[in-house]
Amino acid sequence: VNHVHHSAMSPEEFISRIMEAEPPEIYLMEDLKKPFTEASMMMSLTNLADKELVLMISWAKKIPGFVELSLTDQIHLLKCCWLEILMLGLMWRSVDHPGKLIFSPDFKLNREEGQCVEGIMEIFDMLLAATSRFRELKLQREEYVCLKAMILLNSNLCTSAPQTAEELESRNKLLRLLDSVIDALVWAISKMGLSTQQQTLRLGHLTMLLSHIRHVSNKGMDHLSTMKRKNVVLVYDLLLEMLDANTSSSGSQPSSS
Ligand code: AOE
Repeated sequence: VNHVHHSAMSPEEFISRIMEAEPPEIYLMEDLKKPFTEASMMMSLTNLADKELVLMISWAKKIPGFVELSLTDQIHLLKCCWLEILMLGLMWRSVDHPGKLIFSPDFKLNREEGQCVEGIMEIFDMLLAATSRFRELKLQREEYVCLKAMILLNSNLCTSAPQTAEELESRNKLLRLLDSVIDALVWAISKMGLSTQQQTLRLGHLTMLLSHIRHVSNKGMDHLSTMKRKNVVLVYDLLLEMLDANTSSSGSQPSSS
């Protein structure tokens, strides 16, 4: 009953489904009081991320097959990759604006503005460098949505060891889903009119960029926890509540990690 859904889907249909799942543009809708202070910039970034994370949960649920995974896997995947997903989205929005990070249409920063937050310029530079790489490659929207789904589905592949029959089934579904996303990316690349050799190289270059994104995300996490220790970032009760409401509604409790 379970395996019929996405395995029957063509790469074309899969891509159109994940294109439709794309979250809308988010506006920060704040009076950005320039010049920024460390606190005000971190506050704006956190407010934006809060809104994006709520939409990210709806986005994930619209990826064909995602909600058929065990709830534990769904939660674990999102927990592992949320910052990578935010970062790839940021790179996509910024790809046509060299030297700028387009956090939202009403919240754009250049690297110099990172000066007011300790340690943030280093992260900005890594984000800008990866964005330049996507610009060089002329990343297509179809490729972008595939890469984002790949990040989500690949994020805990090497950290979960299935124990129960249910966990094993969910993992098998996850592997088939990853196959579908890879097929979709290969199909998207094949639409570009490149030689077979160039298509293979492009697939390699695009997927290798994912390891950079994981690296920047890990650096960003370190930076965020340093900020938290300094009490610059508050833990947002509302976000936690919403995540909690979303994850406990289907009954079974996730294992804490
Ligand atoms: C990148 C892209 C983007 O769209 C927004 C932001 C805002 C903040 C930025 C980050 C980014 C890039 C890296 C930065 C970071 C601030 C410092 C760091 C510049 O160097 C991120 C703000 C993050 C706020 C944290 C919110 C709490 C998240 C909890 C998530 C969680 O625990 N779960 C379970 C995730 C659930 C996923 C749906």
